[in-house]
Amino acid sequence: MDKTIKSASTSAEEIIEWGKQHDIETCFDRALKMKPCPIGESGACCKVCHMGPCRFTGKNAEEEARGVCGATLGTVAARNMVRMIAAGTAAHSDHARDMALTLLAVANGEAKDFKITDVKKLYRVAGILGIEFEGRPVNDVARDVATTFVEDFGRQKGEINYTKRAPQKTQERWRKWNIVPRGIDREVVEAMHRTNIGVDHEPDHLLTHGLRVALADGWGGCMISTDISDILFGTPSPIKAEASFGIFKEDEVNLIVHGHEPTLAEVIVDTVNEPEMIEYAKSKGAKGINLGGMCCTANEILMRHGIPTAGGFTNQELGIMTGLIDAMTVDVQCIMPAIGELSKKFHTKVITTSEKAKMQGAVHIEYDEHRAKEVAREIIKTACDNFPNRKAEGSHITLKSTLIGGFSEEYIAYMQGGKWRASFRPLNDAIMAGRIRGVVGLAGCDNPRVASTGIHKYLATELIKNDVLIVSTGCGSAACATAGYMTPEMALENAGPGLREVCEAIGIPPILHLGACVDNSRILTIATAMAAEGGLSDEIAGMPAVGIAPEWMSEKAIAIGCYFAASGVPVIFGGESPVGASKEVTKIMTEVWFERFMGALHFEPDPEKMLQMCLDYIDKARENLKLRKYEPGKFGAERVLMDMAARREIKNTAHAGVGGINESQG
Ligand code: SF4
Ligand code: MSK
Repeated sequence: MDKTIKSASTSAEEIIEWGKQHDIETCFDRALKMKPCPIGESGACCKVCHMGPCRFTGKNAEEEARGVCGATLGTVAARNMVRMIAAGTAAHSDHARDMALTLLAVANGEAKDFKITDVKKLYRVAGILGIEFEGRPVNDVARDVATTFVEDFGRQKGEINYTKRAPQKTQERWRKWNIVPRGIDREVVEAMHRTNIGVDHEPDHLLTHGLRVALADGWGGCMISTDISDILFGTPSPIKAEASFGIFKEDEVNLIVHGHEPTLAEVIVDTVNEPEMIEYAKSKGAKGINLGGMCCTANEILMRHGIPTAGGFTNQELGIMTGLIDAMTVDVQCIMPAIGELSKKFHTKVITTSEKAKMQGAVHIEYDEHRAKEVAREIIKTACDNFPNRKAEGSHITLKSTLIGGFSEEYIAYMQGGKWRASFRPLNDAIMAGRIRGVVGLAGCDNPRVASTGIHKYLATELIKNDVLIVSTGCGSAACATAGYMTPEMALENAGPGLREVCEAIGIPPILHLGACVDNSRILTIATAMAAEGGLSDEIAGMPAVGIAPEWMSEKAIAIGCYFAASGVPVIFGGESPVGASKEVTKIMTEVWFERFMGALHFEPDPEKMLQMCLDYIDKARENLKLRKYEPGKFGAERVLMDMAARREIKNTAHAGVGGINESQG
């Protein structure tokens, strides 16, 4: 991996170079200037009370050093880890709470600009929650679903609802180790309590609660958020879109939505093509309005409408530096405060929209679900008003790639058998026969501390070459999409022979775009469906599956990694371990968690070692399941996969939004 470059994307490098010539600093420059503190970096610093901060340094810190209160390095590192999990869980889950409250408002007729788009998904969710739906008005069912989800946040005792979606054996492991979350908020609050000075000091005990918090994230906040987004805006099915900086248009108003919550972005999608808005843009000298996305908001509207994405986390400053963005809305999470200041050097208006988040250098137009279209129109007009202020300067880039996104659990089941025979049988069979060696969730952020997006690309190419099917979310998806890796052609050119055959038969890319960070929950339900299908493991643990977040930076990624580990998936993160100073904590997260849950959380900075570790886990799982030994190009017998034409022949496949690849509307 070339460490001399700042980004593995040539377009990004071009903009960074342009910035250097114009004396404009970005996260890539700041990452070089701001060296990580070596003590904090490895989890060896405690600042939970004002007798400290206590720093655990030196060769024998693990055995000998004590904080002023007497805390050991193990206690401190475990506390640091648990606080990261709690923060990540809080972020996803607060997003989910807003989604639940929006669903409730829609059901009560208080949010007129939204509707229940996917009634079938609403009924599916109601069925899982044990809510009667047949013969009842849709809004009544939606109200009960929303209320049940809201209760999951404040529940004090018992279990959150969605843990019962997991395979029985997975649930049994959780109950045995007492990590089933009671209420989402309760687990986060308890984590903050336990990690306060003078409470929980035993590293294993602390980290066990960390897993309970993480499960509240994966099987709580994330899953609730995914399902409500599907109910309100539609369950994704494959759709064509475009990615990278070339999506900006020279002659149109460029409005970019950045952040995480899909609600306002969806209303902007609905509103942006209203004749009144187009006329308004034209009155300002533009030919039209070009809507694009960034980070996870981009993933949300790309999957459902084919709206193009400008890329992931490290592209946000670079996007502004093209000089082509007239307005960028930002809500919550992964928004660099640097863009407020940076936008002043260009004409771009950064618009904060969440009541929770403001930023210097931005204007604030607050989103309110009760008057969503009104807010959306104000934002669109603000972007149009700014179009005449566009200056010639900026690093204009024309390069863009095509991608296919929008693979939900529901669509993946459908694509393997049509509406009436939807199943995971062909995928399980392909894994059993060795055609597909295993499945990897390639997710998480892109990071300016490495050649940004480069480790994603390296692992994506190597894994598919090794017949590993990739499911991807968040900025991992953006990294692969902007590189042009998310097309069926990628399989023809780069996949191993077995994976290539499967992709050709079904007509899918070897990297399936599953959505935003919260949509990692789709990987949990896919793994659950694979366990239920039979022939592999009868629980999530033991599957030939691994999670990788090679360039992670956010606490949300840590929460995600831990909920996969607790669910039985070995997880490999890139970079140095944030708790690497403590051998005790490292051992718990790898060996002890593996013994209990068959999941683990590793940190490995070397991409080649990450790849090897991943393939070893997959091969070991195959061996334990007594599956055919993986050999490239040699497969066992399996059922014939249905191709697209065969599926179309099945009667009644005119399933709303699920019938093949849709053309982009973006
Ligand atoms: Fe130091 Fe203990 Fe206070 Fe942490 S809690 S800062 S280890 S005295
Ligand atoms: S946006 S958490 S940088 S994936 Fe969901 Fe991307 Fe990581 Fe944020």
